[in-house]
Amino acid sequence: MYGNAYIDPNDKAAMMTAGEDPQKLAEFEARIARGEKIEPKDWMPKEYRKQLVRMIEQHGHSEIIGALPEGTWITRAPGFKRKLALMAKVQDEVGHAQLLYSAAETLGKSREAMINDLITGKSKYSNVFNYPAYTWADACIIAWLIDAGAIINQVANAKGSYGPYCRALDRICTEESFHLKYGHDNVVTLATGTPKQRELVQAALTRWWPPIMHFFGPSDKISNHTEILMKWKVKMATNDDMRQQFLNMYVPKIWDLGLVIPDPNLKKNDEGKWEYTEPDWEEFKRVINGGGPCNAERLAVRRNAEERGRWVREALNTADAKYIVPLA
Ligand code: FAQ
Repeated sequence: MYGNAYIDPNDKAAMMTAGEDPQKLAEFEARIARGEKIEPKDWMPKEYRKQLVRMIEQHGHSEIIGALPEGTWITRAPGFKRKLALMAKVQDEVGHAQLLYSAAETLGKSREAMINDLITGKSKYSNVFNYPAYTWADACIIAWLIDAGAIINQVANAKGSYGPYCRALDRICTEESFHLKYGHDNVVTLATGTPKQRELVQAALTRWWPPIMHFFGPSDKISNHTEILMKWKVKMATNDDMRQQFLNMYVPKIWDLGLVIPDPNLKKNDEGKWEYTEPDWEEFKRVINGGGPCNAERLAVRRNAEERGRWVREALNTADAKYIVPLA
């Protein structure tokens, strides 16, 4: 520790940077305040590096695992065009994971270590992908409303402080905006279709609403990391602000389609803020810590892919003759 200065244990930011060189820390924070990007070889506090690895890695895992509930619908999507579009979307999501893992690698954690932490259950990934996609309408709600939530989060964070993450997010957001249009088109088709189609999409919305409300993270009152991440411009909006933005943009669109949001307390108050039933944060905690309906299945699929693909990675990484098939 530098000097003997007293650190108030209630000052979370000060506690997290205890031991850092105060001058370097001040210069780093001044750069962030000026809106400069921090690049991989620049000096950064240990906590900044640790927080970024945690967040980017979790984001990368979410893209990979997020491909699974929709991926199972590729062969069953109605019609050739929708099959093609869904295949392209799923491929994009996996590509996003590649971009994000590359960004996280610039901070010193290897891809192997990240994948290992995912398949052993050490790392988290987004709560929403631990729920089943029972019907085609579930896949449509994911593509519209989960992608909508992801865009709100990513457009904000793309203006953040860490260069490689922001550049990855810029590219991801461009692709996500196509996903959003694809998802919206699918939901409109169902909501304006036959009574059976309306019933399917209403049931899917009812199932997905609670996980979507959880998606933006715990309320600001109980969020652990928001304060330091906002200070260092890694997060550019609080969890509650993002939730409000989502409600503002999408509740009117959902209501326009005649769909019912399963929250009797949802309304905009006189100050223009959305009021809603407090999400069940105990359920959220259970799901992100491995106790959701599909956590075990999702990780088993990922582990299987990892094991079955090992020989390909080894073949690419080695000049070992046993993998080289002579041309006839
Ligand atoms: N799910 O202190 P906070 C997508 C954890 S991409 C699981 O508020 P923070 C694309 C958090 O890690 C979706 N865990 O955390 C797609 C922490 O746990 P820890 C992913 C969550 O970091 C679409 C604890 O709770 N997007 O969908 C969640 O300040 C369709 C306390 O929370 C990103 O990852 C959650 N929802 O804020 C793909 C964006 N929320 O580590 C396929 C980048 C919180 O202390 C199909 N991440 N936790 O044990 C972020 O912006 C932030 O990390 C938040 C959470 C906003 C998610």
